[in-house]
Amino acid sequence: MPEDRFSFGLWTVGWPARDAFGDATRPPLDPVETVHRLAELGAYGVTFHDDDLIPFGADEATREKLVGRFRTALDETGLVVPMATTNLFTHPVFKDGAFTSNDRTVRRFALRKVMRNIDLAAELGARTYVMWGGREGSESGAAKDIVAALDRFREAIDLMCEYVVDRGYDLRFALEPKPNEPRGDILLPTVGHALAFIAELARPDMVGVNPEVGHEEMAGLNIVHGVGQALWAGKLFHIDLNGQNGARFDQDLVFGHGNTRGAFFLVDLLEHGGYDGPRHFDFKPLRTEGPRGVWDSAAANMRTYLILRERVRAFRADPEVQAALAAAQVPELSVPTLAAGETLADLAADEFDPEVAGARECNVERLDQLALEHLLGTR
Ligand code: GLT
Ligand code: MN
Ligand code: MN
Repeated sequence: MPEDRFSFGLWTVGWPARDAFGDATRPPLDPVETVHRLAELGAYGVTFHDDDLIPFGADEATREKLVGRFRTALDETGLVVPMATTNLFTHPVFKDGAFTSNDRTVRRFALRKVMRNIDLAAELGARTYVMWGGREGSESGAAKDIVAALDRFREAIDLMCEYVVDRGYDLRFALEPKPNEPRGDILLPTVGHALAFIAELARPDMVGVNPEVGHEEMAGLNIVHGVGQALWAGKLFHIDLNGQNGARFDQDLVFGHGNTRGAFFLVDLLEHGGYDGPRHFDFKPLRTEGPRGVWDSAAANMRTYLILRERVRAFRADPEVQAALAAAQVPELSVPTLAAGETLADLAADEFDPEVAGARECNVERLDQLALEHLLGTR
């Protein structure tokens, strides 16, 4: 239902399934059809790259026509555009990066391309603008000066923040980390790198992150820890939900169709950790599928999220789980280590037997099994 705030990128269901080894297996999808289908399935939002809507290099008249049709479809269905982004990776001009290309004229072109699409994003009511630097990186340690590249990356984000402020748009940026693919190594490879980068910006308040489940897992990291730290820092501006099986190429599976346990704990965090933004699916329908499989997979993302939401609610409400949480001392972690008014001298005077504490049982196994049983629907 629209109140669940599910959104999809045009490039997800619209992926014609061309990969590094094979041709497209599906015909292109008209964005207008996507808007209608998503609305019928109960989504509330659609997102896009400039080039998903308006082919690269299209003339003004074509641009007007395509944007007009898209806007009509939005009006007809009530679908909103919560987020937009720029394609800075497909055209050969970006083969050595966009904001961090060694070629200064390419960097300037990339900034113009972003400014133009920010105008469209604002016009369509988007509140978040994603920056995924897929081509910002290198294969050769010799061919990229990483410190200079980070200077240019910062310069670009600072300039785009200035642009948004000058224009008076109500828009924030969300940086999307990814460790590799399409570049051998990508700058800002993880949520942690992105958070540290944001602290160096001129307007850090305007910039957060858009973690993608599969991207953290490609790096062998725990997505719940990455998203948790982003939430803790007030920087979870958006999220890309999908599925991934461990450290390998970017699979972009349906949400939950990879690491399902991770998906369960992620939904628990999103539902109980104070995130109120869109639940955005960034997945690719399998290359084996035709139009039926495309819409089956779109529905599957939402259905899986809802199932997991129901399961985590049941998990939290189960009295046995509450007892197991207490037995594992989980609530105690929320108690500050020093009491109000206590001094470091009080702390120094504490009596404590590490042998007794070292011999305690943490009772994690029972709790973890209860979580799994809730996930499996057996409780
Ligand atoms: C591309 C990438 C995604 C990003 C998109 C935003 S484009 O499909 O694989 O993870 O979210 O640019
Ligand atoms: Mn991905
Ligand atoms: Mn993504």
